[in-house]
Amino acid sequence: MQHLETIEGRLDATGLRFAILASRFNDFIVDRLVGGAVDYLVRHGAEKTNITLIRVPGAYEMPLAAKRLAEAKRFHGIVCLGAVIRGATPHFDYVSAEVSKGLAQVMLDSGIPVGFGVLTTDTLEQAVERAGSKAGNKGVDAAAATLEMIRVLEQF
Ligand code: INI
Repeated sequence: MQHLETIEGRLDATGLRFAILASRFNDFIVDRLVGGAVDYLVRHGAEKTNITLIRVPGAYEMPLAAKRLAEAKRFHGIVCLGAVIRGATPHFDYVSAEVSKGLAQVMLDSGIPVGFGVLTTDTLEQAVERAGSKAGNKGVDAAAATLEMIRVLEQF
């Protein structure tokens, strides 16, 4: 294969400022995602003093908070962490659609990387599996994606 000029992100969080936006709803799951995200960022060089945790009531509230955080221009990236778990009514569908659409819109409008670490699962067990047990920790994945995007975009 020919050699191609390749732009990719170094996974080095030194000097970067992060907002971790987390919902209180299902906090026993979300707290595991937060722990994973903070651990990842610190192990990749972020100072704890450069990580700010913001709590909102539920996933539905996250897009507005993310928009205001992006507008504040205080952070290089926003890691969004939540857990939407299907119940007996269609509520799940409305909340999960709005949070995913809203956070994507904030990222595109602001140009600031937004990590999507909001679980959308059919069962509580599936959420537990993705919050630091057999299917990994989606908080770690969202932090990693946010860091990689910051470092990729700064080279354009
Ligand atoms: N919010 C969540 O973050 N996860 C859920 O699973 C959830 N369910 O299932 O209801 C949920 N609902 C609350 C919603 O995000 C808002 O906080 C609420 O509707 C008030 O605006």
